[in-house]
Formats: sequence, structure tokens, C-alpha cells
Amino acid sequence: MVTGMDNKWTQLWLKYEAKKANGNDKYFKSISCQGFDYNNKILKNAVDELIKGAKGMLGVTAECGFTGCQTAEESGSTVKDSLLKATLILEKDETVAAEGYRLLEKDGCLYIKASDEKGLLYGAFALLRAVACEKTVRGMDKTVIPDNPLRMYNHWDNMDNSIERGYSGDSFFFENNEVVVNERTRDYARFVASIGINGVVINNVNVKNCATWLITDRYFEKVAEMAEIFAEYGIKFFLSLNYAATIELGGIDSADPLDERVIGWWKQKMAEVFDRIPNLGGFLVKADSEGRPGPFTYGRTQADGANMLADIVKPYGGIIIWRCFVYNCTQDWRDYKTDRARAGYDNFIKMDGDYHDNVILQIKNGPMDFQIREPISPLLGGLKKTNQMLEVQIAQEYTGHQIDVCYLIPMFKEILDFKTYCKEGADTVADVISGRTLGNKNTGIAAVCNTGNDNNWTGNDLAAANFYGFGRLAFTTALSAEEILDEWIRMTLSTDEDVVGTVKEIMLPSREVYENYTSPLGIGWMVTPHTHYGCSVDGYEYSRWGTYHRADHLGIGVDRSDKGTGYAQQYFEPNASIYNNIESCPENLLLFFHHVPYTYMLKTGKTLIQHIYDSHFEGVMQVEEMIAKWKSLKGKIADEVYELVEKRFDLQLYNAKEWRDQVNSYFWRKSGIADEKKRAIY
Ligand code: GCV
Repeated sequence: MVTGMDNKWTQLWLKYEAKKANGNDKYFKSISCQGFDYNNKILKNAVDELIKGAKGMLGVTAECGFTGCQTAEESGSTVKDSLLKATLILEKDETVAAEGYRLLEKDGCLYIKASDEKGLLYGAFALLRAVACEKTVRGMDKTVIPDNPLRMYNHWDNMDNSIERGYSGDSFFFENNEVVVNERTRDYARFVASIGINGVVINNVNVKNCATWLITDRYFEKVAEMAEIFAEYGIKFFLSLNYAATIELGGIDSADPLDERVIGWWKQKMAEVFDRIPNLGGFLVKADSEGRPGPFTYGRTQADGANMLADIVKPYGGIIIWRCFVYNCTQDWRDYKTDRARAGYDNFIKMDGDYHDNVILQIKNGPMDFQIREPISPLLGGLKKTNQMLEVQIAQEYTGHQIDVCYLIPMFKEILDFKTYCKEGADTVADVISGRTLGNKNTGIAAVCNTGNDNNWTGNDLAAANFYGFGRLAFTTALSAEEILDEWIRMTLSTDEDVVGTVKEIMLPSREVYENYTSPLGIGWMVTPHTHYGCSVDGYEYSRWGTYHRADHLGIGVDRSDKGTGYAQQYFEPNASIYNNIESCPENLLLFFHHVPYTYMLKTGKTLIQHIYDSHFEGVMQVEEMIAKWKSLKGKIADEVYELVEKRFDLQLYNAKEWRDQVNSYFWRKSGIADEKKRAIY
């Protein structure tokens, strides 16, 4: 376990190891700055990073002559001198949009131009990325403006230092019910700032026990210290809030959002909190969900709850991010009418337009819960007058626990590209969450993060591609999953073309591979209850969670058409009709929307049952191929990484075989239909 200053963790993609210069070294000889306040901490951090990167990657000791910079005293030169001889110029340029940057090479000088310090920091990291990827900066003229206003990581860390759905060790934010601030905090901030993250929630949305007290004197000092470090990297600090704090902290017998006592308590509390934690961006709230308290208890709406808090934090510039993961988690499995998939939309759509300006509804990508494949939540774009944020999960809760390799950026691309048909010309999910659809500013994207205090941060070294990739994609939605992966490999593993190519071959299709050996055609689940790793076909079939596959001896799937639960009708046309009709429904979502006979003929010319058998055999074969590819890299990447990943691959193969054999045997036994290819099924 990492404690105090025990600096053992890796530097991920900011290793700053020696690189081929390709002419880049000459630009890093001396750095100057024009138009920015030299004492600004973000600027200072940008410069420190440039100096460190130039030294490590290019062997150049950058001279830097302006105040606020680490080497100012050493160099002893004046600002004026430094401007004359500078090769790298950080320049204020009001024409560059907020948080954006322009990298420009001109007359032998390189400029990082930005209108604010955050943009400058992102520009510095972009330049270092180019150097790390051994791309020449000569002739460069590139302007990049972030697509999404809010780009956040949500951590589900608990104060006892466990992490809900964490697969990379324990929390580095908390230990023994205390807030931990050390060098690792700073490194975390550097990493996430380097990929453009500008907001972080440090504690679990299930706010219990000591975490409720994070908004009290008990923790203010440490929390403010952490928030200050984040601020120095352009990151707004957020906390998850216990909706029932009035009861648990305030001694009031209610959390009714319309009760004057409740409102009064929160007013006083927020004045205190924003005073003590100046860099606080606001709060994330999980209410009326999975046992968490909320306004429903008092017969109030979600809007009543969110607006009450939002109005109170507004004077401090705060926002309330309100999660839409509200559903009946005590369902009777015999009940075919209640459909968990419907719940988000049903609970939130009727109050569209009622949410105040500084409320953002945070919506999981699918209507269920981060399955390997599910449709896009119809709330995204369905809400026409409400600020929306997309929530995805890079913690691999249902996608292999960072044991199995599952590069998720292709899935996130699919989600962002989905056409909701909410507004002509600006109707993709990317449009909605960037603010292009509604012209609003309080929008964005958040991921449930996959980090912990393991030395390599993400348990499996390859899972760091998701940690890296989410930020890159959140900043620039148009980047392809391959471009992002390419960068990450070159910055983290090696710039050797063979390594780059082979790792891409392993990772790019890994989501489909995982899908092949787990639950078929969008039906989801079939996982071991509670842990959510490994196969258990009926694990949740007779439970209260609303997550059923409804397999019988004739077929499988949930009828969510107009003849079933009607979920398909929550979409705009033509999506509603496309999903409603078994013939037009995308086949990879077939079992999500329809109850389908095993003998149903798919467009591939295979029956459904044969598809299930084939995809499961194929999935295991693909894992075997991935492993062979990985083994070909021995000696070409760091031994430590090679070996750790190799061990995880052994576990993945075991897992894949269990899934294959359990799923195939289950459906063979249910259907009585043999595999055409007569392979081993039990
Ligand atoms: C933080 C799922 C997970 C829970 C998680 C919840 C949520 O149900 O299994 O661990 O709780 O989603 O997103 O709030």
C-alpha cells in the first residue's frame, strides 16, 4: 500500500524517457512567456512540465528566464533577455477559445498560444505528447479547442480506502477515514490534466459513514489542500454529497427539499463549505437509487431535490450534477411489465425544463448499467430543455475487472456518434453533451475511473489505455480510437513499430472479443452476482434487480417492443421503429429488444443458437491469439509490464473458457439443439 511520500508508482504516459529528437530539441533551448501572470500556478506547472519533458526526452536543459518558473533564480536572466533568445514562447492570444491552445512553429520558434492558463497547460502537454510520439513539430500549426465543457473523472473511493468497483488496489485519496494528500495526489493531477480532464469527484456516489462528514470541519483542511493541488492543474474539485446530510449531520428529522428547515441548514452549510474549499466546483448526487436517500421519500420530484441544492450553491458558482440512475431495485422477477430499462427516462423526462440552469443531469450511456453492449439511453437527447452529461465507466465492472483486456474507447466512440434524432443537424450524443444541440454550457462527459494505489495505477497496465483514452476523447471527440491507442502505446510502452502494431492488434478488437465470450447480442448480465466477474447465466435471473434474460426452452431475450414493455418507444423516430421491429433491429442488440426463438435466422445465415455457440468458441480462440501476440513482445517492452500482463492473460483465458462452456452448455441444455460443428458442450 502506498502511503506518505513512498514514491513507487509509475509515471504512466508521462515517463519522459529518451526519444528520437527529429529536430524537436532545438525548440526547447529557452522558454519565455508573454502576456500571462508569471506567478500563476498553472503556468508554473506547465513550464515545469516542459522543462522536465525536454530534459528527459531530448536531453535539453531549457533555460527559462521569467519569474514563477523553477529555474528563474538559477538562470538569473531577465524577462527581456529571455524574450530575445527564446525558442519556445508561451503567448497569450485572446483569439484562441477558452481552454484551447494553438501550437505554432514559425521562423525557428515554437509558440504555445492560449487565452487562459488552462489552455496553455493543455498546449504544453500536447507539445510533450508530440515529442514523446517522436513527431516533428517543424511546420506545426494546430489549434485545438475542447469539445466538451466538463470533462470529468468520478471516483468511487471510500474513506476506509476501499474502492467500490475498484480493480487496481485501494484508494490513494483516502486511508483510515482520512484524506490523503501527498506526491501521488500531484502525479494524479498531472496525469489527468495532461489528457484534458478539468473536473474530478474524489468520493463514491454512495456517500456513507465518514464520507458524509467531508463537508465538515473534520476534513476541510485536507480537502482544501487537495482541491488546491487540483486547481494548480486546472482541475475543479467536486464531492459526492449525501442527500440526507440534514438528518445525519444537521439533526433535522427531514431531507424534504421544500422544508424551510432543510433549506436553511443547507444554506448555512454551503456558505461554510465554499468558504473553506475555495476551488470547489460543486457536487455529484446519487439520490433515490439503490438505497440512497432522496426527494421521493418526501413525495417530491428529482427536480425539487436538485433545484433546492442548485439554488443554494449558485451564488458560489457551484453546480449540482444529479445522477439519473434511478430505478426500482426491488423488482419481482415474475413481473414482466416493470422494465428497469425504462426507468431513467420515465423518472426524468416529465420534468424536462424544470431543472435549474446550474443542474446537470448525468446519464449513464445505456439504460441498464455499463454492460458490454446495450443501446444508448433514450434520455440523451430525449431531454430537450435540460443540461445533460454522459456517464461512462472505465472501471471494468462488467467488462473484465482489469483482468481481461477490454479497450473501451471504440465503445465510447459508438456512443458519441449515436444519432438520437432529437434535432436536425445537431443530434448525436456528442452534439448533446457538448452543448451544440441546445446551445448550453453546463454539459459534458464523466467516466467512473479505474485507478487505485497499485504501482501501475490501473491494475492491468493495458487498462491505462482507457484511463488515458477517455480524457483524450472527452477533449477531442473526433479522435479515432486507433489514434488515441497509437499515442498511448508510443508514450507508455514503446515507439518500436512492431510493438505499436501488435498492441493495437490486441487491443482494438478487445471489446468485441470480450463480448463474444460473454453475454450475447445485447442481453447483458449473466455475471456472478455482486462481484460481476465471471459467468453465472442465471445469477440475476430470479433476483430483485430487474436484469433478466428470460431464456426458456424456445428462446431468449426481453420483449421491449410495443408489444412488450414499450421501451423501444422512448426513442425518437426512426430509432423507435428500427428497434421495435425484429427485422430492422441491429442484430448486436437483438436480445435486448426482442424475445427471439433459438431457431431464428440471423442475417449471417446462422440460427440464433448457432450464433451463440460460434461466438463463444470464437471468443476463446481470439483470446488465445491475443496471448500469442503478447508473447511475441517479450523483450521488447519492460519485463515488469510484460510479466504482469502475461499473468492477467492467463486469468482472462480461464475466464473466457468458463464463460464459453457455461453459456454454451446452458443454452444447449435449455434448447436441446446441438452445435452444428459438434464441438464439446457439456
Ligand atoms: C456506486 C451499479 C454498481 C454499483 C454503483 C451503481 C451506481 O449498480 O454495481 O456499485 O454504485 O451502479 O452507478 O451508482
